[in-house]
Amino acid sequence: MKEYNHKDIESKWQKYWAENQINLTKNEFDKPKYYVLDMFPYPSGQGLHVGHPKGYIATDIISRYKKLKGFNVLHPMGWDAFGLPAENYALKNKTHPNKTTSENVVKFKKQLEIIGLDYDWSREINTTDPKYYKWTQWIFLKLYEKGLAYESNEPINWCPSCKTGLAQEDLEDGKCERCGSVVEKRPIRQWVLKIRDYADRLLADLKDLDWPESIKESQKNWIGRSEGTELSFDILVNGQKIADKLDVFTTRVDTIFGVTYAVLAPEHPLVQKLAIQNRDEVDAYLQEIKSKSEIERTAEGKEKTGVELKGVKIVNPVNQREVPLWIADYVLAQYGTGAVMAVPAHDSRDLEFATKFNLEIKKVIETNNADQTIDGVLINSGEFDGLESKEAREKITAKFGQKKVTYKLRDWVFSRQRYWGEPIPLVHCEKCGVVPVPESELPVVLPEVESYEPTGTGESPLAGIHEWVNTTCPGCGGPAKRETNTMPQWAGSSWYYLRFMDPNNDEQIFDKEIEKYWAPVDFYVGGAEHATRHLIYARFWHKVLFDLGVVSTAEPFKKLQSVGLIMAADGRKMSKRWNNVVNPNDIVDQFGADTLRIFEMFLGPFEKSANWNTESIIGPRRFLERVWNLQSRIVVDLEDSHELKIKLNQAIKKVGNDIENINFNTAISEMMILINFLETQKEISKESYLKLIQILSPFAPHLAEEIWQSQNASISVFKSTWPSYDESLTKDEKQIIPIQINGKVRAKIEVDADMAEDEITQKALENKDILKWIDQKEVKKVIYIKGKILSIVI
Ligand code: ANZ
Ligand code: ZN
Repeated sequence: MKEYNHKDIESKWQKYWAENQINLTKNEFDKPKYYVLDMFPYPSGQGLHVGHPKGYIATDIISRYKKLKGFNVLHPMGWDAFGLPAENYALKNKTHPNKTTSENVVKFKKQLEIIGLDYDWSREINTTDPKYYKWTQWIFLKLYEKGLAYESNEPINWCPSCKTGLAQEDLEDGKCERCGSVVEKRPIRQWVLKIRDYADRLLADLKDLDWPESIKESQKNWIGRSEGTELSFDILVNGQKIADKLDVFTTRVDTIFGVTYAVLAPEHPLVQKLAIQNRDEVDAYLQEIKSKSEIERTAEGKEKTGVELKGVKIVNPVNQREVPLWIADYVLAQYGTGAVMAVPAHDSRDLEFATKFNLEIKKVIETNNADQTIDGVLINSGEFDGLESKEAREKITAKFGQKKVTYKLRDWVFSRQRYWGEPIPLVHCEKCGVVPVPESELPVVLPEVESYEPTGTGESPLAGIHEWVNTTCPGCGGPAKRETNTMPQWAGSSWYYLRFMDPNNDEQIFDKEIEKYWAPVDFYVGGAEHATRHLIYARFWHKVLFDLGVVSTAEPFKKLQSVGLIMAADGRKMSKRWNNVVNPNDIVDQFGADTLRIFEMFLGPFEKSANWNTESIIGPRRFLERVWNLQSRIVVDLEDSHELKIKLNQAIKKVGNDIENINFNTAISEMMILINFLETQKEISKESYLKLIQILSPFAPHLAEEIWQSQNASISVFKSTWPSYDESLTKDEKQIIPIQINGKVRAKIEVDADMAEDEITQKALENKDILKWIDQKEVKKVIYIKGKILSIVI
């Protein structure tokens, strides 16, 4: 017999699959469908390291398995190629991002191909392709028509180093997620999407999703829905009531009699408007806090800072009490009303602040333990004394304020002042104002520029290309200027899964019937770092498209699975910086793609992170060699032993179930157990051996195809069907267990060999003869010696 030569085998079958279009997916509407999807990658210059394919191998196993189970499977791949890295690279090396992107795509694709992934490459998409972003722009127009896109000049997060505005989601601990710079607030003209209008639905529909709880929890917290009360306080400046009022949002209006001061966010408009006595002191404070991130500002336990607005008092509406007004950076401008009524007796941050600045602390809630921040019974609260917090909130709200729901989720700042993104398809006309580019004129193609350098002025580099910027108004035909902001990196990925269904349609975003067939994505695999970015944006766009009747489901991704990271051998993240990157090409070259695939799936539970260790890759390699070598034992027309049949049926059942439940590591262990057993057999029937090859094929497709086609039909193993198993042959032999009572055998019961002790005990105690012997007496003790005897002491 030949030796197992992975190089010959893998290149041979990759060529065969491509030539015979084995992975081509057709729209066969009469077949049950299954849509399995990876989060498509950003094709970076570095290429893939061995951590990247872990998720891709998983979807590949699922895809191949579902095909064998008779499903019409959609398993596509593409490129999320707009964004800052390509642009920054272009800036440094003076090459067009288009060029670097295409080169990187070629590199990535090659790397994916040698792993033997069964993507249908005829459906490949690239977000930077005008044929694709034509439809990204089309969706923007729909959002605009629906009133969900608006222009704003509010101060937004601005990265001084990337020289662009950012969305809340682009920050990490208050810093630019890309470059780590502390972001500033800067008022620039921008386009914003009303994702907040969808906050309640984004929240409510989470319950129907088969997603990891941790990701649902992150989304809930990100949306941050809070029910409370909004109230107005009168403002006195130098003892005179002014027209402006102070609005506050509180979730604890039951504590309102304990308000001893109020606080404005430093950015609150009233801070500039009020005639205060200590303007210099206030200005100095505003300067001081400029470089602090939101996290630094609001964390509990952080040293509190603030300044009193001298000459100003506010009036508590419930008791007309006048209390001072402060500004402090622990109050955020963008949450609630940007102002709080402070109750230091019952709120820990207010308490820290009041303690530091010697402000009054007035207790108004009696709680039944030491924690003062929880609900209780009202005291020192006039007519509301004696009420429970909950009831008091209702009553006080009804009398002095109104119910209000707030969200932490911000509307989505959707424009970037950079080059490498989709142009926003709008023009500005002196006469007509903002006018959408007609659908028939899409795509608005990203023009060539001399310099990609961000201007830093709040305008994108596109603003400098006058031939492009100057256009005619689609409304009046007069002179107009194009919108020069581009879309954020998240735009193309917010709907790409839809385009895979019908990727080459030039007439429509996709055909309705085709969408109805494929939607939704049945299984989505990707990194948990997208919990609150991509996965919220995509759900938002999807819901908008659903409301427009463009898509047929309310949610895009039915089931979601996070991939645990593969860390380097040193326990750190794989990175050029640490010089610990392992390239999958090297592993494939030395050990084979099939070995790499098995190795990555055998690293432990799929969702857990694991360290790479090149030494232990020899284990999976040996496993495949042993499968290969079993070929020398196969015999045609042999009746296998009963034991072999049991082991095989158990493996077919377990491997199938484990794949469905994403337990790839235990599926592989099960096959290893089977191999161990088969190696004890002198002869194995070809029929049984080929069943092993079939259940192994999603994991090690090349080796399986080679054996299948050389031992069997010259038709792909992936055109075969998953072997069925006989349930009665999945259990080990029955065993007879004698049952003793006080040392004498009184009965014998038949049990499954793997039955657990308490099940056996229960079965014994239900036995007629045993019941007779026990006869109402108390069972003092039960001792089970596995597979031998059960003793009952009464
Ligand atoms: C008075 C009060 C008394 C409060 C008390 C709490 C406890 P969540 O649950 O996160 O929605 N708050 C309101 N707007 C704020 C802002 N812009 N920046 C910082 N804090 C703000 O929190 C709502 C509570 O956070 C509100 O209820 C308010 O403090 C504070 F015993 O009002 B509370
Ligand atoms: Zn930045």
